[in-house]
Amino acid sequence: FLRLYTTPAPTPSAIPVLGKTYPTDAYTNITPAIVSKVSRQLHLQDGHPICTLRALVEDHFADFAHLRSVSPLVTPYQNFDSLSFPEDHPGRSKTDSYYLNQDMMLRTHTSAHEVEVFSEGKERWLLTADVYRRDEIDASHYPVFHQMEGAKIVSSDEAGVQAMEEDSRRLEHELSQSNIIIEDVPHVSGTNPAQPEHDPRHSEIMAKNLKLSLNSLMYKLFAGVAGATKEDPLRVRWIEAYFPFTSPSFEVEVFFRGKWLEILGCGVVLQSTLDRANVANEMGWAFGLGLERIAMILYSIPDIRLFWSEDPRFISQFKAGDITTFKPYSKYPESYRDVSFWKPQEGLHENDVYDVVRDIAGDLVEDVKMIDQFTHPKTGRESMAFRVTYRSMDRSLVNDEVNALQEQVIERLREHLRV
Ligand code: FA5
Ligand code: MG
Repeated sequence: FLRLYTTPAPTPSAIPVLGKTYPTDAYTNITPAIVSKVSRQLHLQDGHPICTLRALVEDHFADFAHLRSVSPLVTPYQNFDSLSFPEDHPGRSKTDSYYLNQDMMLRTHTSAHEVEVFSEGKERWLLTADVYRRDEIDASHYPVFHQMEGAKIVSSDEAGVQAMEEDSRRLEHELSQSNIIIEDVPHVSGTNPAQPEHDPRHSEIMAKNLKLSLNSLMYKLFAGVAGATKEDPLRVRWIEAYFPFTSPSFEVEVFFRGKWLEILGCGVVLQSTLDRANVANEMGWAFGLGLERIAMILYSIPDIRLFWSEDPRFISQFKAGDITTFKPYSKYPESYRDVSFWKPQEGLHENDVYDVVRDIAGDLVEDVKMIDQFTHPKTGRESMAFRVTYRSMDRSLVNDEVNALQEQVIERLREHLRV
């Protein structure tokens, strides 16, 4: 009894992922719920919205190489160091990323493959893949989602730069015919500078071509969808951003049903990335699209969990290549349970609580929110309270079942997190 409540459950000494076995260590935090997602490959399932969207973007960038089957297991070097992330970047921590052990992790973004793809000599490429992040749980956040990396580089001499400019003229002409309103920011500015290695004029030309390429993609994807009709133009907003591996950097938001939605990050590729890939004499741009965010808009899919549903009422609604409006099947009732506890002495990260719930309840959990925090004024002890909302996409849950899930959550909070 004492042991149960005072020691964390032992981690197995090795875990199998994608047919290989990995030794565990103090870094290991991948859960069975996550391992079960690694083989799903939604972007390759014919008819799945993520697959159709991938194909649409590939059509748009027809003369790019299209990569689709790159393993999600990467080293921290690939995911962070190869992209010049600082040593103390929070993304590296166990609370934000899934580690098999200290030498192997699940990629948190498709940028993890930039150096390897550039070093294969590819100058124009798209790479679609599943990515993994320890994050909050709600209708638009899921610990697994899909990104599409796109990149284009040219030789950094006059010939390469002129080729970019020529392509930009073509895109400008195409966009001048479209019903789109673009809120722009400068290509390069004091707060979003060109890299010291770059001729600022060249950097401007790269950033401009990046913006035109993406504006053209947004128009292709969203024109005709509600909020982007003849009378009601598509609105795209460019925002200055920061990424450790691009400068200047931007994010793009699209206005849809009364809200601005962030759908991608991008920028001029850091020269050190290209140096590592042995293409030091080239320069260019890269972007990372969030495919679920875009698909939720295009198909009117209200909850990100639905992409993982194996219910025929979901998948049978879609046909490969077509964008159609999703008709929600009846929404079953929710049922919530609260749990509060004193924080253990060694501390506790919210993401650990989310993973416990996700691992036990799987897709039966709709939402987990921290609803209260309290510090005892005299003893300084801290408590936290969470509300777990359970709901099935496919059927009504009964109270006994929800109680049993919540019991297990509490049990696991005690055993694993020592609350
Ligand atoms: C990145 O991941 C950068 N690698 C993007 C990039 C690539 C920048 C190349 C520069 C050059 P960010 O963390 O913002 O950036 O994620 C990119 C997109 O993924 C977001 O705009 C969003 O659409 C989507 N996204 C991020 N987190 C989630 C999540 N938890 N669930 C669903 N989609 C998400
Ligand atoms: Mg972002």
